[in-house]
Amino acid sequence: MTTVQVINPATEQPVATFESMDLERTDAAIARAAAAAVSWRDVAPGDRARLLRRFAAAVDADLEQLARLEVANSGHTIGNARWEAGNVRDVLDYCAGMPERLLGSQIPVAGGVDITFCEPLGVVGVIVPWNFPMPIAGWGFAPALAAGNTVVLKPAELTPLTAIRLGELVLEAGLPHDVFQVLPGKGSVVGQRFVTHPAVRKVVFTGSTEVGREIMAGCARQVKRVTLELGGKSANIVFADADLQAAAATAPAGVFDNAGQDCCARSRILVQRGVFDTFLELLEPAVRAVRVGDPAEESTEMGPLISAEHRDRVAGFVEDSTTVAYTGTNPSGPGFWYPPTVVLPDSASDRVATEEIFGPIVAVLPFEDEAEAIALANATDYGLSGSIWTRDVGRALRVSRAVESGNLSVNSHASVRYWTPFGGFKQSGLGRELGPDAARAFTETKNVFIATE
Ligand code: TAP
Repeated sequence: MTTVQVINPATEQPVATFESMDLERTDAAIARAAAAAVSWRDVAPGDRARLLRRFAAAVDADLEQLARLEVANSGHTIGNARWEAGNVRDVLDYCAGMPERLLGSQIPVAGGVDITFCEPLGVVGVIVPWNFPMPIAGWGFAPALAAGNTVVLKPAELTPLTAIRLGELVLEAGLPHDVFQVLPGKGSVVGQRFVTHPAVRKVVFTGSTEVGREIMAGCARQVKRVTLELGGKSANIVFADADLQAAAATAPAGVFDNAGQDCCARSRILVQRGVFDTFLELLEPAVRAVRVGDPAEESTEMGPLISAEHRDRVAGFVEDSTTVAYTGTNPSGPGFWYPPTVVLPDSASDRVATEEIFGPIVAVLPFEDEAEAIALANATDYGLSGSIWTRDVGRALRVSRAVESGNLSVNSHASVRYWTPFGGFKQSGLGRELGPDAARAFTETKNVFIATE
């Protein structure tokens, strides 16, 4: 094991150290998880539910500490971090209603009875990125545990602290040892082992499309089940008949929340040509008003980027030839800051309009009519989310059906609710998380025929 230092991205100061797992310890943890799976699957559904509710209560009691830890480790604003810890609690509470509701079917057959069962898979490996360490962990582990699986979870190397704390809270809540283990370490060591270890029966991966493709290819060797939540380049489509004031006022939050480090960021704003200039004028004060600064301050709306390396990558998207319409502000001094930035690409094929930047840069592009808006929105390999601003209900529904994305919002940018399904079309992912069927993604359907003659 090696000791790794965690850095506060707002101050560049060390926050904590942690022990990074090597292969031997990873294998030992997976073996313990496999052993624990034998008894966890037999815990009565009502008892499993009760234990998950106790886990939710432990998270709730620790909410402020978890949130403060995320502010220090990830630079998330304190308001966001509280929401994120609350989301883990809510997902656990919601999934606690699932063990007793994993219903099978009884199917009419001749000569007997045919019934189906939802069987747990065994050990589930959850691999989490650095941009939303708490919610993304919860979306994987809560339904997996509810369905009777044990979980090994690998947080991102940059942001392991809240996951490590959740690994303590699960024991305080009284769940049996080894049912949920947190294994901090490198993706190439711990994450890869989830892919190659035969006892891990499913991998839930959230991260870049590039790594997701490798994970899927690796899992194919064992025909291992996989859920992928990958990148995005989502469109915010503003039609001329929309409430332009509301569309402009909310567009910054739709892309700059979490400093744009959000797979659902509406990083392309497509505006109907007749209102393009008006929209840009309305957007400017909203962008300049974004409060960027110390994420621990209650009033801060945007914090720093996660690392110096990532800040440099983001900055690389604004080249000398790029037309910058306007920018917001950011603090000087230590911290990995980048201001909210609005760019006007020369064409829809410019890098800023096609690649996932994962930072606070938004590209604004014009379109002529509904058909062109849909074509532009779909001119990407991604398909995660998007927004449609219009007062015409028929158009809202037509465009929602035509855009190749998993999560669309009309006159809103909200894409995530723990009780509705979430996931991507095309290269934004495979499978769905959250929603009423969340636990089913962690089961196999077994069909049993019982002869009565
Ligand atoms: P990645 O570099 O892909 O890393 C994600 C996780 O995978 C990290 O824990 C990483 O470990 C691990 N990993 C890296 N290489 C691996 C390998 N070869 N085998 C197994 N695991 C490996 O992504 P990122 O930069 O952290 O996250 C940003 C990306 O995630 C963006 O593209 C974003 O859109 C996407 N994202 C998608 C969603 C949804 S729900 N669709 C949500 C959030 C983020 P290390 O920490 O050691 O690198």
